[in-house]
Amino acid sequence: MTIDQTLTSQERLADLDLEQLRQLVGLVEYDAASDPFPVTGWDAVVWSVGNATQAALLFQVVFGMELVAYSGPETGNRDHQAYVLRSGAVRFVFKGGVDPDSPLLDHQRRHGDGVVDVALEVPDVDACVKHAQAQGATVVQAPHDLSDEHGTVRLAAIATYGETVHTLVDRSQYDGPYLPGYVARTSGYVKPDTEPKRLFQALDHVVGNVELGAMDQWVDFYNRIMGFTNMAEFVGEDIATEYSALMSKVVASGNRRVKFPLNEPAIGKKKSQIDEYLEFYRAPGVQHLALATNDIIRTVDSLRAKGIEFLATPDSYYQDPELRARIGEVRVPIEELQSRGILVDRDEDGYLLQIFTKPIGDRPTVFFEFIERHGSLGFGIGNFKALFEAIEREQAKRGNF
Ligand code: TYF
Ligand code: FE
Repeated sequence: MTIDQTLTSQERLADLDLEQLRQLVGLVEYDAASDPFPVTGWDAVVWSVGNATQAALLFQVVFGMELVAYSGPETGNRDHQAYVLRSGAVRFVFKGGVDPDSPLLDHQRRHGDGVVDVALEVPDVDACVKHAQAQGATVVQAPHDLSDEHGTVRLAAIATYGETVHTLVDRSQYDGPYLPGYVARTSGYVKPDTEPKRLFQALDHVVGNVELGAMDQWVDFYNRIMGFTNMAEFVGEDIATEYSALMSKVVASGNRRVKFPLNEPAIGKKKSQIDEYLEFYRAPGVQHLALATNDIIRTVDSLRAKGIEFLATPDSYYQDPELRARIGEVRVPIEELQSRGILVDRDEDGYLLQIFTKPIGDRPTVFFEFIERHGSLGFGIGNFKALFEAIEREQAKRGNF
């Protein structure tokens, strides 16, 4: 078994190498030959938003991303505008309806801002779809080619939870800025010299919220249809039900580049944070995206100075002698973490630093996590209590409990 050597096209563009990726998101030894559904890594996260023009500005000016491509009326797309932004290996596409009859606006009306597509780069679209179909997947788009002067992309899409899809993309024969139909586009925004080059370099994991009782079905979907395997932090019954009622299990692609925790609500003393999500998103969907940074302190300082709000962590978290003993030495004095509300977790492989934003749109649905890994391949299970208590304080302010 060897470490998977294949970088996604976006990872290559970002000049990331395997060593950097190992540090950022963790890589494992992997034998692609025996994988029924080989996945190279993340391709893009596609969002439906109420105002893509403004989202594109927000993600440049506040989140430090770079505008790279565009599709809209000027390029012959009369239905919607789409802005493609990147930060390191992360690619976000923001779509907003232009034609009042655009299906995107129906989606927007029902779900609010959210993720419609977690697209994955794969070496062989047809082989993946063939396997998925044989296992009973809903194929939303059969394999097909899209071409322009930059070459040809092969694409297909399969349905996952709620209205979310996974587009499968082979861009090995393509060197355009995103997809045929898009043109390269930059913006006049000049980042101040005081700003870090990037606030995040890679996508670590994307979490799905599914309905009560459905988590194991979706674990089974990723196991059977996409050949994903269950990760160690696959905790099922015992997680956090004392505090906030939910269960969570994690599945990952063979090379562990793509990790999908799946949450379902559980019956508890209060309304589960997952129920609040489902009520406001009106469907299962993406709950949070974890963005990997190599300097969480700088990332948090930059974002906070621009008005991004994070969940508060009480001082008692840092004063807890049990936590102090468990986490031991980390790369900065604990006061540096405490003043920013950054959480720490440690397991047998190392530690991680993490922090969570408040919901980023108008509805209490999708939010971001920033994560700095130092060996740990986990998700911060030691922080679930503190995190869920913080989420519940916000839930209570909104009156949803
Ligand atoms: O991705 C994770 O598992 C962690 C913890 O509703 C988490 O970031 C789990 C459930 C949840 C919020 C965060
Ligand atoms: Fe997470």
